[in-house]
Amino acid sequence: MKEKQISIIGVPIDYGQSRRGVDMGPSAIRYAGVKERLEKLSYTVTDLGNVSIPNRHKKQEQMTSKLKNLSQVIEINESVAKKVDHEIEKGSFPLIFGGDHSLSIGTIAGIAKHYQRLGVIWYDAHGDLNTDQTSPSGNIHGMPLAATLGFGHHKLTNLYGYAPKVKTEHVVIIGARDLDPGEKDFIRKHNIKVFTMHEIDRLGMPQVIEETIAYLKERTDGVHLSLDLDGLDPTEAPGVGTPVIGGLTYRESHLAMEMLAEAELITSAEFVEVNPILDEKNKTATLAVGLIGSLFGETLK
Ligand code: 5AB
Ligand code: MN
Ligand code: MN
Ligand code: MN
Repeated sequence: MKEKQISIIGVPIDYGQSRRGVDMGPSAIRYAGVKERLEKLSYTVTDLGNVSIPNRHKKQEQMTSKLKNLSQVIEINESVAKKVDHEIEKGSFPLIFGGDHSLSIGTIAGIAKHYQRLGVIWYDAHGDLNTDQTSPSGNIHGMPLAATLGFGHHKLTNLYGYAPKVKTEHVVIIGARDLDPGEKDFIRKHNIKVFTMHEIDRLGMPQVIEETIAYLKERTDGVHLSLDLDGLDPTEAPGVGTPVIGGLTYRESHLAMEMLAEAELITSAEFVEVNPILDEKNKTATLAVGLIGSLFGETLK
C-alpha cells in the first residue's frame, strides 16, 4: 500500500438481502481488532464510524419494481459514495466494512470518479452480476457488479450521477462457484475474466493471482478489492448469509492477500457480508481481520 493513511468506514446495511444480522458485520470486524492490527503496521488509521441507515419502519417499501428495498439501498449508497469520495480526495485509503454486498454500488461510485480506468477484483462465491431482469431473488446484493458495469435498474447504474463506473475488461472475479444462468450469459457475452473454483483448482492460487496482477497492471490505474467473505469455504467463514461449499481455503486467501500486498496493486478495499449472528465465536470477522493484515503487508514487515 502506498498510502500510509487508512480511513475505515462501516456500512451496516442489510437491505440488499433477506437475512438479519449482517448489519452487525462492521462491529464484529472492529471487535476483532482491525484498527490495532493496522496501527501495528505503522499506518495512521481513522475510524469514521458507520454510515447511517434509515429505519426499517420509517419508509414504506416501494413496490414499483421487483428489487427489494430499492429506495433504502439507493439512499444508503448515495451517502457511502459521498463519504468514500471525500476520503480519497483527502489522500486516504478507503477501507470499508459491510454489511451486505449491495454497498459496493456506493463504494465504487465514490472511488471510480478518481480513476480513468479503475480495476476491480471481485473475490466471491458469486458473480453478483444479476440485473432486475435476471435476478432469481430480487436481492440487490446479487447485483452490485452488474450495476457498477452499467447493467440493471437505472437507479442502481446511475447512482452518484454517472455510469458506468468500471469497464467490463477491467474486472477479475475470483472464487466463483454459484453463478445463475443470467450471470453465465453475462460473463460469456462481455467476456469477463473469471477464475472459477475449477480454474483455481487447476492452476493454483499463485498463478491465478499472478495472472490477475499482470492483467490489471497493464490495463488499469487503480484497483479496488471487493472481498465477500463467502468466497472462502464455509468451514473457514461460517458467518455469511449465502454460504456455498467448495470454497477458497484460509491459506489460499492469505496467499492471495500477501501477493497483492507485494504487488502494491490495491488502492481501496472492502470486506463484506460478515454476519455475526450466523457466525461461530466471531470466526468470520477474525478471519477478515487476518486477511486485512496480510493485504496491508503484515508478512512483509
Ligand atoms: B452475494 C444469488 N445469485 O442473485 C442472487 O453474497 C445470490 O453478495 C447472490 O455474493 C449472493 O440472489 C450475493 C442467488
Ligand atoms: Mn457471495
Ligand atoms: Mn457478493
Ligand atoms: Mn452472501
